[in-house]
Amino acid sequence: MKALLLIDIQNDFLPGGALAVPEGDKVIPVANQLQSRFEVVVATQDWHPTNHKSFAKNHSGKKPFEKIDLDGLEQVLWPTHCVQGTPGAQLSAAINLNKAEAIFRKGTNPEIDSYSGFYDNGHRKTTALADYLRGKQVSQIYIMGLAGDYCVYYTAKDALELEFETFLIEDGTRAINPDDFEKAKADITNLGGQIIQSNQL
Ligand code: VGL
Ligand code: ZN
Repeated sequence: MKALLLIDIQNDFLPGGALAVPEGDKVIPVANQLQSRFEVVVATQDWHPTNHKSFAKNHSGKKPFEKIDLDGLEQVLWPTHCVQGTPGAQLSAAINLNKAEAIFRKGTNPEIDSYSGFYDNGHRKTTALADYLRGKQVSQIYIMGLAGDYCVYYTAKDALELEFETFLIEDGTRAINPDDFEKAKADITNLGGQIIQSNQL
């Protein structure tokens, strides 16, 4: 079985949002067109409490995009985004989620960030997404959404480590930093993943 994973297509990552990804809205028509081809569709949702330690405002004297050490992990400090229950945290009203049976939330523990849909950044806790997909006999995972250099990248890396056949849909993805996305794609290819375009599906 094939699953489509729609990563963090949330208002705060779209133009006008708190952590807007350039051209983030371009992924929406791709998400809408592809869903009918998949047996399983799952979305992820970045879902932070207001005291989350990935927010620059929770570290005195720090500014967004500075890096710190957080419990032994490098952490980029972000503008406040995807706060639980706020409009910015909502999945875009423009994506059709009729086929999405489940939404996996992540980043809920204030002490650690969580880019991947599968685990937090320290691989300390799982979201149970892998168990969910295996329970549905999924062996191939197609990943797209926001942002290509963070949550899409780390989700794809974990999918490969978990031994799913992994495809990153490039035209369904936009990045915060295009250079980092180039590195991310090379890394995914080296790890055995495939970079594809939506028209190859
Ligand atoms: C993301 C930075 C912080 C993402 C989430 O969805 O790529 N990036 N939180
Ligand atoms: Zn976040």
